Amino acid sequence: MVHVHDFVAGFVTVWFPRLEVKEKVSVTKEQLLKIFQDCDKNNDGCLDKAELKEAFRVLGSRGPGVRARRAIHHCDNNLDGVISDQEISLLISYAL
Ligand SMILES: [Ca+2]
Ligand SMILES: [Ca+2]
Repeated sequence: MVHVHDFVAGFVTVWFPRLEVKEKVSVTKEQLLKIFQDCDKNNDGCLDKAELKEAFRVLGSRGPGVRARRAIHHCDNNLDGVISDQEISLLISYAL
């Protein structure tokens, strides 16, 4: 039997994010990973700022340049200016 409280909590967690969909990216981690990999145009395994900007543009961001800069600021742990394979999981959490 489903407790009323559990039902309400489920309702809030399931439905509230959907109301925010206009401002949020509504893709899965797998889709995001594929988009980021597709945007690695020079296939060096890293996403530089231009490639990230393209990725955010693909994702429908209204300010892809700003988002790319912020994403690098948040996710570039070794400060080499690009998002590497190791940092891409951070990038995905950031972008979601
Ligand atoms: Ca690249
Ligand atoms: Ca880096």
